[in-house]
Amino acid sequence: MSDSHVPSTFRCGFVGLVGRPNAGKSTLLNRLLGSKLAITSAKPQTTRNRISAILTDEHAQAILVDTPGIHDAQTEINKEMVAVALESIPEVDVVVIVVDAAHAAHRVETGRPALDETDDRIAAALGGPNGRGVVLACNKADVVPRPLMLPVIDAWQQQIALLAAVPISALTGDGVDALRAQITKNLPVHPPLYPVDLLTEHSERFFAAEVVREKIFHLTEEEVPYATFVEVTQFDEEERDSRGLVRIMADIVVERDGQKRIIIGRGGEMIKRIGVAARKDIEALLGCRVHLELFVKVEPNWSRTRGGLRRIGFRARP
Ligand SMILES: Nc1nc2c(ncn2[C@@H]2O[C@H](COP(=O)(O)OP(=O)(O)OP(=O)(O)O)[C@@H](O)[C@H]2O)c(=O)[nH]1
Ligand SMILES: [Mg+2]
Repeated sequence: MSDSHVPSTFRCGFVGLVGRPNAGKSTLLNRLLGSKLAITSAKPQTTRNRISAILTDEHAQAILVDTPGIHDAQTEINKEMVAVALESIPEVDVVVIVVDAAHAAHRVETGRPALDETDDRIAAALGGPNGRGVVLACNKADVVPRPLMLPVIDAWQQQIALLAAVPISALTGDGVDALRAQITKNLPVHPPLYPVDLLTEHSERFFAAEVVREKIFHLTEEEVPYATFVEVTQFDEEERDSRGLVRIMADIVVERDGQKRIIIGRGGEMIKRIGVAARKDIEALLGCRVHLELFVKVEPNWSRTRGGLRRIGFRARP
């Protein structure tokens, strides 16, 4: 479809992917899009900001908005993340609640209610049983026996107003087409808001920083990934056309000397692993060769200061 031939039945709108940490929201965004944009990890609270990606076909344009996981936040940074997720709910046309059905099924199997307090809180944020209709994506169906999926769907059905419930696996792609059909069906009739070939509005520079952060989530443990942010200080495209090369410099900022030592590793071994893994992914993202230089810096308590939080993209609040 070209921009000039839009059918009158075309649908377009914003789609929020919300849910608890680790439910698979970012994995689902990447699966729907068919390419990896959002970073993912087995650790909770990987996503810190809204990440949007634009999914267009001949019938519809869905602007997918990935959000941080909703949880009982204790720290400043986590409260910001939850606020970002909650604020996105009234702003989108369709809410997709992504649930970790494996987590819920495990609760059922061990004789507990399928939903816990965090789930109840999410249900309340969605307006409860009389609230707006949402699409339920019961994720991780690849590891949940079918008979256990029903009580999970049932439990959600009692807590929120459902437009549809779709078992999916964001990992294998099973059920994702059916979910996409439900999303499209619930979008308003509207011409596309973005050019039909645009995948995202975020810069390559932003994704480069996110990829480095992802590798730190994959390769380090405990508090280290949570005490880290990544800032690209140079994104030099001078040789992109002539030599197919982009030169990137980035600071990995941590809160304490001990964390810096962990990121650097013995004899610089860890920073090297982070750099090699990140470079490969950034090259795939940019479609050209990348020269990546990483520096580790300490900024005590950056995650507890307004200035620090603003630098990682949270807006100023009173
Ligand atoms: N088995 C299985 N694992 C999945 C599936 N979808 C996601 N995962 C895994 O679940 C973990 C969390 O995935 P993410 O996509 O990062 O989860 P998220 O909801 O974005 O998490 P936050 O950003 O922390 O809120 C990763 O290890 C994924 O590989 C799935 O369908 N099946
Ligand atoms: Mg995520």
